[in-house]
Amino acid sequence: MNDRMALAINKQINEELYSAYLYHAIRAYFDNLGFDGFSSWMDAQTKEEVFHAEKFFSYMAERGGKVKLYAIKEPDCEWNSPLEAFSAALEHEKHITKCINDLVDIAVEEKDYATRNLLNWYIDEQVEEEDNVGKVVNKLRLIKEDGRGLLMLDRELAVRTFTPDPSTE
Ligand code: OFO
Repeated sequence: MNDRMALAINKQINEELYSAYLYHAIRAYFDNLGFDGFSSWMDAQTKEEVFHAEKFFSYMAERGGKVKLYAIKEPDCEWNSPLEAFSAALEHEKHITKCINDLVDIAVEEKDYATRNLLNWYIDEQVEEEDNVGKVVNKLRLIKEDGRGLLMLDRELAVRTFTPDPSTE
């Protein structure tokens, strides 16, 4: 792997770990509000982000790339409502989609076809990520501040767990 591609993947490992950090912060926000289901959903999301980082991490080892871990920036930790917190998550996922697309551009420019191939998994994953968060945002928009609706959605989101698909490791 050439230096440009390795640098770009190292930056993406940092983005993925920041994603985990952000979702951990949102989880803490929901813990403080007493929404166990929203909290558990964010916990699953945090684990998924660590998996995204580790998938790049293992790939670097396979390709002889040198991993460099950069400092993770501090995420926000206050939101004014569940809708605001999930909207922040959606905006973040859109940012990650752009990061993955930029990585694809670099892989193509550098003729790094193995990395280009790996990135297909992340492209598909981002479709799912934006869809998952977007659906919750839409429901929260409908619910607005209705307490009963929030409690029902909290219960619905409690069932989510994260189990990595062994075929993708
Ligand atoms: Fe949420 O997809 Fe990775 O960062």
